Amino acid sequence: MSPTRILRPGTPLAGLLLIPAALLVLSGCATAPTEGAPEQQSTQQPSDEQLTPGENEVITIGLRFMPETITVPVGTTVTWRNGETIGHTITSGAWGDVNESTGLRGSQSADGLFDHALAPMGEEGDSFSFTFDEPGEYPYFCEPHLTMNAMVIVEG
Ligand SMILES: [Cu+2]
Repeated sequence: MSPTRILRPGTPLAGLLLIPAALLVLSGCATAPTEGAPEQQSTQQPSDEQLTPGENEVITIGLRFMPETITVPVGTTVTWRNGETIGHTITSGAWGDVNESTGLRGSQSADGLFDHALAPMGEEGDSFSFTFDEPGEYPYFCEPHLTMNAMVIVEG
């Protein structure tokens, strides 16, 4: 066994010790802060009523839109409501190439008709409404979650 070599102070390698600390700070910001707060679970669990979409309403839950296809008469205002404590987006545009086993879409193309950052349930901005004045099929998706692909069908 040879003795561990000790770095002399002032060597360039000493600066490397700062890098792991900086990475820890960055990754700490990026991870969800929900861990370690189990006492809040009882108040944050959505009720059955919160998870049941009303008329002309879509709920985001379990990284899905519910319902994934909604059909409404022209002129209807559709409302999206967040049913969970993570953010989503309501982004209009075509999506496709969905993998049958994973449910992940392989393509998306935002068209700019609407694009709303849906705040987590219970926070300001946790719902969003859009009125469909023209008949047609309006695909939309959640930008960060590739399982969230849905459609509004507007009948004339
Ligand atoms: Cu999402």
